[in-house]
Amino acid sequence: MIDLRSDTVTQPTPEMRRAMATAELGDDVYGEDPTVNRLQELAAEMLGKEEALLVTSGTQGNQISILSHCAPASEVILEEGAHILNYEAGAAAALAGVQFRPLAGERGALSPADVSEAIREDNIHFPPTALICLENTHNRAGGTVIPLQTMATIYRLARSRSIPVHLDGARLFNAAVASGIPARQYAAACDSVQICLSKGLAAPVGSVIAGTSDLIARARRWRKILGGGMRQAGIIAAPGIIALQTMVERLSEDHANARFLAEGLALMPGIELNPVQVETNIIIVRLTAMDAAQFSEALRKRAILVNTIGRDRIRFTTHKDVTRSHLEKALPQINGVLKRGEA
Ligand code: TLP
Repeated sequence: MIDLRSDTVTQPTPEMRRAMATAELGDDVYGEDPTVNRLQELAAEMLGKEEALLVTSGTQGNQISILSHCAPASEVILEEGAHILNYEAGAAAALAGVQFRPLAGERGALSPADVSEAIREDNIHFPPTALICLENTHNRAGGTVIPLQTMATIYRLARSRSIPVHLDGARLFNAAVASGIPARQYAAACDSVQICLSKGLAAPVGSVIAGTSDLIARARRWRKILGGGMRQAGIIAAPGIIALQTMVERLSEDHANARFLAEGLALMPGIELNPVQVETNIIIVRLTAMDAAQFSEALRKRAILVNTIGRDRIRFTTHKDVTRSHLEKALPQINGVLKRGEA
């Protein structure tokens, strides 16, 4: 199988498995797991924040952040394609009791002017604006890097109106590697950031939230409320440390592979894609002559897995477990499916 569905499918490295087996452990609800503490210190340092907190998943990290920033019946401004809005199963409505104010972005980037316009005035009829969420890289926009300048402008604006900013940085290190701008500079343009260890960085489980000590104290309490207080969690943190220390720079290989795949796909009949817009490890194409579900089923029969993200849209994701030679094999197969238009 050549699995291009997501970078979440990556397997831990042998070094990660060894680290799991030998990790020094303690009870993390008492704050006594030395491996968890090391991971949190490392993440806080890399992200330039006071403190960090290990959580079970990206979804939990985003939801805990929303809970830590927002009161019920308040409003969260975000881009209409945001993961928090589209792929977190309605969690923010059920848990934090907030409502969303989605804005159309430009390839995932919110316009600061639109954000400014969307911030609510103080009026008894209006839900108060409690949070602005950004996402970098932006998944549904095709792994786009949101420019630091855009983030910084929104952050300045948010501060002037006393509204916190949360960054869904599930793939923040992809943005950092692609742009050459350190992750901590992006993280400086938000109050809380969530990064995933379990995507391109290939750890088996986990995400980290980083922010001020005060924010992390609130987040720790919400994590407990949600049942995310884990005990000997060093088993999970140990591969997370290896992910942060050794797996960041190699993301550039995934980006080069994505560009290679995109250039091949762009030449095929029935595919609409501008390969120059592929900045990181995610490629989203529009099919012009075939139904997306049919296309992905035909590829599955040829041992290639992709994600269907709409009637005519397909997502391909590169990661450490797909090599250039896998892609060289996959391209003619994909071309064959498109040419025959068969299921
Ligand atoms: N995204 C997954 C699916 O949920 C769509 C994927 O395969 O890309 N933020 C962003 C931007 C994400 O892409 C994801 C995962 C998350 C948050 C949630 O992370 P997990 O899956 O750990 O809850």
